[in-house]
Amino acid sequence: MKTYLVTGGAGFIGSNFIHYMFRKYGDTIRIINVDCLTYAGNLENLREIEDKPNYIFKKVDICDEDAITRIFGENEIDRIVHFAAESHVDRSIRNPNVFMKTNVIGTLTMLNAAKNQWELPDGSYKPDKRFLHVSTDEVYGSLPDGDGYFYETSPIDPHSPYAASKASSDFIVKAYVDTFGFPAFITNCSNNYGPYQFPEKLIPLIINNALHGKQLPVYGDGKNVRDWLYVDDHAKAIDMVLEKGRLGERYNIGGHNEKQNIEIIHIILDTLREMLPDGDPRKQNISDNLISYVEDRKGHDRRYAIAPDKIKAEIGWEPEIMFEEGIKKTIAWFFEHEDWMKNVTSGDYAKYYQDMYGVK
Ligand code: NAD
Ligand code: TDX
Repeated sequence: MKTYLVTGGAGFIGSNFIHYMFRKYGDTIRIINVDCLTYAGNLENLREIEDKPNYIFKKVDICDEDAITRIFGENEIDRIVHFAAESHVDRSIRNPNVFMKTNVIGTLTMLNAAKNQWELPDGSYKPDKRFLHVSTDEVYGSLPDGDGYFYETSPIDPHSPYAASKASSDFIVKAYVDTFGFPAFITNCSNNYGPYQFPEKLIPLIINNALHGKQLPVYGDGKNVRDWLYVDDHAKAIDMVLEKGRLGERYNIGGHNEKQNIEIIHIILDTLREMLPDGDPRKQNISDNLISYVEDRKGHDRRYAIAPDKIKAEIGWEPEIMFEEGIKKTIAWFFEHEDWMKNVTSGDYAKYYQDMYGVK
């Protein structure tokens, strides 16, 4: 039975990954979820699997070297999938320090703990051990409108403090591969969307605000482009890279689904109108008049677009869920999980929202 150590498994992508893996492998794997439960970590995301005997949750900060070393001392780990990070660009502009601590020092702590457990006296590694560092397309910087793609060979050119922290951690992983022959992969994925996404990010924020008749804040001219991928397709890619990837390599993950932010907002509004039944009181809230152009994000990257040619050619990964289907699945999930949204939008998030957007 393989043991996976997943960091950040209580967050958006991490929790979807854990569900995906249990759906795929059932009780033939064991998962240890290491998460310190920041504002973005939510154990409700894992309620359906929390009682499984082959699932273990450890409330631990990845920067806490002693606690991480203890977990490695008690468990023989086969796969590490490292999601834990501060992940929101706007927060990194307001408070960069925690991004450097978690994303850079936390990654280093995980690498050292894994290296200590896996390295043999001759400097080689125990067989079939793998560390996958989950990174982002934002490390490549920004592309001009309608021109070019990010390849694995594109220059690393981060702009936001978030992107700089992720680029730094990518370099540290690469240094461990190049210097110590450490068995790692780096994956750089485009923007994800789907169930359990925290409503500070564009898609869940727009869905939630539209349903409540609140303004839909569009940064700048609304024409910045992001390349959207349904979260299960990301989970599938990670699993395939772990099993079929070439050690030490970087793989881009994306589904050629570039859209301007304003297009995304119109698609969400149209889909909400289509999906809400006529008598539903929320339907009368849905209006294009909610769209509100606000001050642009500082240093706002114009366009991201991933070239996923390498992962397709070497590993055979392709996305399965097209955007039209994925956005409906996502909206349907938010309809069915109103309590989840209520819980995460109270407390700390309400304060963040007010500070960030100046309205309740
Ligand atoms: P998220 O913010 O939803 O979740 C992050 C999780 O990490 C939370 O559960 C949080 O509690 C945990 N965490 C934060 N700091 C920690 C620490 N010091 N110790 C232990 N746990 C800690 O993020 P997400 O959107 O799920 O992103 C997961 C990973 O994927 C990140 O590394 C991010 O950079 C990367 N990524 C995200 C996207 C995207 O579109 N969301 C795209 C590409 C890559
Ligand atoms: O209120 C908003 N209005 C708006 O116009 C918000 C929250 C965002 N935006 C814009 C900014 C971006 O151009 O929408 C786009 C998407 O914004 P986010 O959802 O904040 O995502 P982004 O900044 O692109 O970063 C995301 O994708 C890459 C994740 O948060 C990162 O963790 C991931 O690495």
